[in-house]
Amino acid sequence: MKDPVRVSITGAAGNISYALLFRIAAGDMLGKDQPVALQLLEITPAMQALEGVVMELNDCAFPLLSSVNISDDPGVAFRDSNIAMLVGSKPRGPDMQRSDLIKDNGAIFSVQGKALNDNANRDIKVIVVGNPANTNAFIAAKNAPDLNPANFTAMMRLDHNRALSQLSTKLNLHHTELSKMTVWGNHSATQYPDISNVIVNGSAVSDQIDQHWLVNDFIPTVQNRGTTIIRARGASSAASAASAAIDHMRDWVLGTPDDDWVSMAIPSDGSYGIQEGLMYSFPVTCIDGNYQIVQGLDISDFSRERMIATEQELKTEVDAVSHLI
Ligand code: NAX
Repeated sequence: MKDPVRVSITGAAGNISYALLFRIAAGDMLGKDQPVALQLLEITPAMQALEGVVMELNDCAFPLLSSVNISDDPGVAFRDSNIAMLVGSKPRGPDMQRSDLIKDNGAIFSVQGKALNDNANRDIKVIVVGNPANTNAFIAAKNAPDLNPANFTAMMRLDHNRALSQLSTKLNLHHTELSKMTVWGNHSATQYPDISNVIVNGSAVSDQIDQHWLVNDFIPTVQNRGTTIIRARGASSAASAASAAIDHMRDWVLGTPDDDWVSMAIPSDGSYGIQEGLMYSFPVTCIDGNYQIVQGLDISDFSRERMIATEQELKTEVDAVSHLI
């Protein structure tokens, strides 16, 4: 039996985590031969609820779950951690502006970045789910100067999966027949879901799609899917967000499929003219636990305009959190 991988999860008593922990413990993220040790973080008032979640985890008798530890101290929850999934933060309320969210949640990620810096395994892989995810990941990375900034990422996989779902529905195909979807930029309504490189059965999908549907239906539907779900469900996406977080980390650790790529927000290296350091979503391939930006894609004027708009929003968010860096 392999040694357990230490997986730290914050906001462990929340909605997304309730859909996440059990799948990780069942082997959906790291494989059916990889034991996991869960290190769960919550704020003090939620510790009792977390104890209930732990009872349920134990009651599942998962063969791969080697241990579960809980704490309200990030230093304890991140100790020797190999993987950190930063979910815990406030979801946006009905009357909240994005700027309020950045102010409230940004502070959480400076504390957690420091705690990761001081306690985590040097090879830790971090995914930020809590919103505003890209800028929170940026803050965490900046507060962890002893860790490689490339180890910090933010989740765009839900947006990527939503784009695949919308496009396959339109084409009356199964989404597994599509490859090379890209979502560029920020996890927000400025993100740019880009079908320019999508392949179906060996040919480019863009030839089969009319521009009117692309501009007036596909792009805004994907951009605003989170809000549509909140309206319908009365609560923000949870199971789909958990599933996307598992997809993100599984592919990062175990590799992306041949002839395909995924969307991940990572520190920009300046590729495609995006400002270096911004936590921006790019098309990436993963191999041996490392990701690489897909290079050499043609960028049309239509795409460039949208890639710049979402870059601009990220620059504004970064300016708003300069005191946390
Ligand atoms: P919940 O309110 O159900 O759970 C959040 C949990 O985080 C709570 O249990 C809370 O006690 C805990 N928490 C708060 N501050 C903490 C801290 N400093 N340390 C540890 N735990 C802390 O929200 P949930 O529905 O689980 O959503 C969590 C976050 O994911 C929100 O910010 C939400 O906006 C974001 N989302 C991100 C998505 C993405 O694609 N990146 C999509 C889904 C979701 O909207």
